[in-house]
Amino acid sequence: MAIVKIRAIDALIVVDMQNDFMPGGALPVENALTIIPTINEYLKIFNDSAAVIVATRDWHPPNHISFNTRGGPWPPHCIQGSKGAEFHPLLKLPSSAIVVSKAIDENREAYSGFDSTELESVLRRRGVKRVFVCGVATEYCVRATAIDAMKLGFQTHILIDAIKGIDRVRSEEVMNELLNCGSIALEIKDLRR
Ligand code: VGL
Ligand code: ZN
Repeated sequence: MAIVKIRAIDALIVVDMQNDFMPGGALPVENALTIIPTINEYLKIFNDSAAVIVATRDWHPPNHISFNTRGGPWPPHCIQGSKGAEFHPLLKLPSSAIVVSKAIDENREAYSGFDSTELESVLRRRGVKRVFVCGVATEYCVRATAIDAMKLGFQTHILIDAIKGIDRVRSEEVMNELLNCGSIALEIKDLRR
């Protein structure tokens, strides 16, 4: 059992908790609503510790290359400025949260929150050494964000009670992959309040 104390040089990265990824949205992740209360608990702990809080959002132009209207794998989702692209209303993001928009180039897919964004420089500027990743979808944007965080040298933790995937079996494989790459799995009970 791990015991972790969150400090000011830690960062919580909440990945893509947007309406379109929730039930009823354009690209729903089954049961994604169930992780919102837990994410809110993490938000409170990190906020109380003056840690860095980042919320990434998928922020596509209307003709994004990943949309099936352009031969991509996904239905149109998270279109810039749309209701579907907004964070879910039950997510309690503090005013200090830094919003990072990704996959904004219409001709390029980007699953990672670090891909062509300011995320790395934001974390470096704040002296962040450890990141804690939660959100959706485990096999896509959570995975890519965690892998990039590890490549960039951040000690990377996956908050396993606050992630959801599209496919359960594939999500399980990805968790094994992330652990094999050196990330650490944690849940809320592992954090010292
Ligand atoms: C995502 C599919 C398409 C994600 C984004 O946030 O995991 N998945 N765009
Ligand atoms: Zn997308």
